[in-house]
Amino acid sequence: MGTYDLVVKGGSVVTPSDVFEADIGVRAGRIAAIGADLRGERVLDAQGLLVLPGGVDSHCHIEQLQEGGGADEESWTTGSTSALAGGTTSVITFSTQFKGGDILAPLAEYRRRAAKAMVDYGFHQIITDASDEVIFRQVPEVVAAGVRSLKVFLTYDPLHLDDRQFLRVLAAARRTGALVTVHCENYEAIRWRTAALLADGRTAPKYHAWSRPPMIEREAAHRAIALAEMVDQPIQIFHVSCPEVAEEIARAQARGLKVWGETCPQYFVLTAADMDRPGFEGAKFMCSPAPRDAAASEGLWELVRRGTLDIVSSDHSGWSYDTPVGKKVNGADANFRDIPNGVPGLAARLPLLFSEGVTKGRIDLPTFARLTAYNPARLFGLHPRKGTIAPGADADLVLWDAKKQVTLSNALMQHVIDYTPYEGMEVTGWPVATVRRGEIVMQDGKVQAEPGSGTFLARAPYEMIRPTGRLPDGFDASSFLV
Ligand code: DUC
Ligand code: ZN
Ligand code: ZN
Repeated sequence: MGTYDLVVKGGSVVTPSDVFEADIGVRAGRIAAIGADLRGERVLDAQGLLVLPGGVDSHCHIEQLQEGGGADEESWTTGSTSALAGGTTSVITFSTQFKGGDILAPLAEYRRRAAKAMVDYGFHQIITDASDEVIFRQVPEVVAAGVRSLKVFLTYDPLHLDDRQFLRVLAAARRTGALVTVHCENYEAIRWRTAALLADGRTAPKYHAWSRPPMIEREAAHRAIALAEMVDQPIQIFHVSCPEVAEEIARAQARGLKVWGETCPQYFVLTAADMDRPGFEGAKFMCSPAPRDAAASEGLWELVRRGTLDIVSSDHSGWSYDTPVGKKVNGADANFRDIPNGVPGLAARLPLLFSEGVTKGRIDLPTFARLTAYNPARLFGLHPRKGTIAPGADADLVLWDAKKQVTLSNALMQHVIDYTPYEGMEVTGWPVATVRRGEIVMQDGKVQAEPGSGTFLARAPYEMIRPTGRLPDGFDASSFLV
């Protein structure tokens, strides 16, 4: 057996299916052994701690380019620091297309920027303009380069696709072997309701939730599923905010469709009432879909336990509050339509889910490992390298103190954003060390990793997202370049 580079000693190892006491031996960045009495050049004491798979955050926005120039405030350096502080070792972020633009040059720019990453990373390719050039020529190139998921928005100016464009993306994904992830909200319904709210002088942040009630998310999810079923293309519905949307997914799954659902911590712990805080404060909690109410949150837990929603990602999308470039970019009294959407949550994801889920008895430890690491790794083609604790996998681990009580604060998030929507929340359970490919990159909150030490995760074809082969009338419309 010999000596390992690193041994994580005496912890309770949490895998997607089990919890057991063992040492973990690491060699050349990978898990080489799981057993008893392992010896290492370096030993990390995990007595009394859980050893979890390093978090895989399959939906977060880091250094995303903005249409008018510039990029998100959260850079690869600060975003990686925040991720590692919170126990996340791999992320999938986005490469954007702007309407009328191509996707090759932006992807090259995203890859250039991500060269500073300290976490391992991949990209989803956002399609906002399903032109012939992009759909027929560039998508195959991007997918072949390892960007094996496409993201579409069914709402948002200027990102949204109409149904025909969405169908063209689904067909392109089917031809090239990619997954399609979908932001589901009804574009026209939001525009219409927003116009009415503004006409009535209802401009405060809380009206963000009124502009996009649950049924418009449910409608878009239903439509996305129906169109994906017609094309026979696997999809994942992003950031499900309430049970009625998850029920659409459950019905699709019961019919044997390859439809998956993701939710995020904000939908468990924030509600629409948070957007009704005094003055402009409500802007801090604005994201889309909007947080709902306590009953919706409790309902989501049930859908998680049933396995309908099998991934919890952060949808980290940080906009600072007290600066002219973030939430107040259009003024400190901007109407809700003109306030950027999104909440930061890279570092808070695991502690919130652990505390609300495991500590409060809503889910067990293996379920936590599946929601935060194993399932995202599988769905996005990173398994078996990422998302689990098994011989041969990358040694991405989090040592976790299940009893530690922490009051969340912005400083603990270690992101660039000047606030956290979770300020003052009490959690029980906290990451005390993060190991990324065998390197100890965080200990007691101190992140130490070399910029550029993260690696690009090119994703090869994989079985899970292969179409079912069931087509209406047996006719494969996606084989025609229309
Ligand atoms: N909603 C998204 O779809 N993306 C980022 C932020 C948000 O609120
Ligand atoms: Zn979205
Ligand atoms: Zn997002």
